[in-house]
Order: sequence, then C-alpha cells, then structure tokens
Amino acid sequence: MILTERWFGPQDSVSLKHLAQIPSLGGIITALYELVPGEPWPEDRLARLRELIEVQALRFCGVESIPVSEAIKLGLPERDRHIDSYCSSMEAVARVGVKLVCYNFMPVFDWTRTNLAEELPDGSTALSFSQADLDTLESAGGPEGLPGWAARYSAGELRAWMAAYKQMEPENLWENLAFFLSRVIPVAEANGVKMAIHPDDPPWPILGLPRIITDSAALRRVLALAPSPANGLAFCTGSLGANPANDIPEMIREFASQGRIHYAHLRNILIRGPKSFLESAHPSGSLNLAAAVRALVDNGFSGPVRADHGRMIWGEQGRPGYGLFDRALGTMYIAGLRDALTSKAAPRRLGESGAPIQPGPVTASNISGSTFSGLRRNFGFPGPDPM
Ligand code: DNO
Repeated sequence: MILTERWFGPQDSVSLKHLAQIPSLGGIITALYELVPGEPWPEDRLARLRELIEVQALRFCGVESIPVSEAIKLGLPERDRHIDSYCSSMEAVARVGVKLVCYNFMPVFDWTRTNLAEELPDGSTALSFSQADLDTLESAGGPEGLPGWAARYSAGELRAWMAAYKQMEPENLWENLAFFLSRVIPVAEANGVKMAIHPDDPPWPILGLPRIITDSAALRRVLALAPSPANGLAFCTGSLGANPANDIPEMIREFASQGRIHYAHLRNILIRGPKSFLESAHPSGSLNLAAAVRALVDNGFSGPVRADHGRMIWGEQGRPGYGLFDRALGTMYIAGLRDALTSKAAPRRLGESGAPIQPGPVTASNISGSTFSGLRRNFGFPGPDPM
C-alpha cells in the first residue's frame, strides 16, 4: 500500500513541497484539471507534472481523473470522438510512466454535498450532505444553488445537461458504460494501465439523475462488463459507506482478493440519519477504517491509497475537503494502521532521514532512469523505490 495525496496542480493552494513533508507519503495523484472533458491530454504537460512531483522525491502514482464527457455517458454521436481522445490521453499518461487512471460515470455532478463548511462544536468545519436539504434546494429552483459544483458548467449548460438525462433509465447508463469499457479497456491493457472506476457519491440517484455505481452488485456488474485485470475499482470508503447497507470491509475483502481494487480512498463519515452524513475525522465516524485497512492488507492490496478529504482545522482556508492539515492527519492515521498491520517499518523517504537536502533543481547528473531514482541515489537514500 502506497500512501498518496491528491494535488490539484500548480494552482493548488497546498504546495507539493508541503505535501512532501507528510511523513510516509510516497506519491501524488493529480490530473490536467484545466482541460475540458473530451479533449486529448498533451504529453508534455503530463511530463511537466511528473517532473514537479519527482523533484520532491515523490512518485506520480496515478491520474484522477481523466473525466468521462457527458456525451460518452449519454451515448451522443460525438462519443466516438471523445472516446478516441480518452484513449489518446490514456496513452499519453502511460508514456510518462503513470499506470493508474481513475474515472467516474456519474451524470452531470461528481461528488455532491449540501454544505461545504458545516461548523462543528470544536470549531473545525466539514463537508456534509442531507437529502432533505437537497430536496429543499431542488424545489426552490434547482441545483444552481448547490455548493461546489458550479465551476464545471454554466447555469445554462447545467440545465441543458440535466434535461438531456431526463429520459435516461439506469439501464441506458449501464449500456453506455459497457460501450465505453469495450473501447477503453483494450487500450488500457495494451498500455499496462489500470482503470479504476470511482463509485457514485453519494451512492443513490440525486436530482432526478441516475446513479449506478452504488453497491456490491453494481461493482460486480461493472467488473463483469470487461473481465480484464485492467478493469478495476477505485474503492472509496466514504462514498460507498454513506449507505449503511454497504459492508465496507466485506466489500474490500471480496474485490481486493480478486485483485480488482487498483486504488482506494480511505475516509470516514458520520451517518446522521437516512441519506444524511458528515465527513468526520479519519479515526472517528460510522466507518471502521482500521477494518478497511486490515481488509486491504490481508488481501494483498499493494496499490495507492489516499486519505481523500479532510475537515478544515487550525484555521486553514482552502478548497473544501482538500486542505493540508486534516488530510495530513488522516494520512498519518492510515500509515499507522498499515504499519501496525504489516509490522514493517514504513519505507523512509528522502527528507525524513534528517539529512539536509536541497531537492531542486534537477540536473542531468541526478536524473538517471527517472528523476525520482536519480534523486534518491544522489542523496544516498537506501532501499528500493517504494512501489
Ligand atoms: C472527490 C473525489 C471525486 C473523484 C472522482 C473520480 O473528492 O473523490 O471527485 O475524484 O469522482 O472520478
């Protein structure tokens, strides 16, 4: 299991340098967030991201996400062109040495919350969701008031996309997912890439839109659509766990033992009532993250995990869910669970040894094979690369 954090690129208010100071962190998950879904990803920009990551002696472990355009999810005529772009982006990702691609198949909205900064008694703030609040918002004029989503579509686009899904039944969405996988999985196989579908968050239909990746039966079905090791899961405890009927450790045991979990998001939630939850601190909430980590470890999972979201603590301001401090605490909690279960010392990373280091700039002499291993060698960092 390799511990990673998500980084939103050079525009992120949390710097790579600060992320690299989290003990035990092995890698970064990022993407070309500035590009529109359906556009092919230029390899040179990916190579630049890799360089920035490796200068911090971290590894570029995966992309989250190459977004799936609405045209693909709706099965519109331009989906062929978008799928071609998708495959070419995946090939570019593979060429820079990154072999994990996370994606989701949620119509219009990705993860959805009704409050991005609910104040808790201890003065921290957390993301929360309440179906009742969403229903109120819907009856008060629609999803434009929904916090957080607005960056992606204009109000007009949003209304148009929602209207386009009006006639769509869940089975139609399954058909479009099957079509997408039939085209992308062979390309993933040819490039040694693992595709990892993220479950729907929350795992039930919202705002009249179908949501299909919600429980064990759905995960089995998506894996069966393309019975290839390249077709796998981004197992998200917080998303699936919002439905108390989902037994998280049991689900992990099932899918990890088949080698089909390629990536995991490990965060906690506090279920407050039917379809109502709060994103709680990693060690406390309705989910047993220790059991989740144990299920991963016991079933041979060796891929990247990340703490996913955190609360805002210690007065930090920033992108909801993606501040530095609470994600760092979550990462340390997961590292502790992992190390206790594996009885292995965590792989030491450059900079944790106490030796003074100056990671940049990268020069020809410290790039050998990859910048990452070059830096490791230059600074006399012992042991194999942590992947
Ligand atoms: C939220 C994330 C999701 C995830 C996508 C994957 O923080 O877990 O936005 O990145 O659903 O495609």
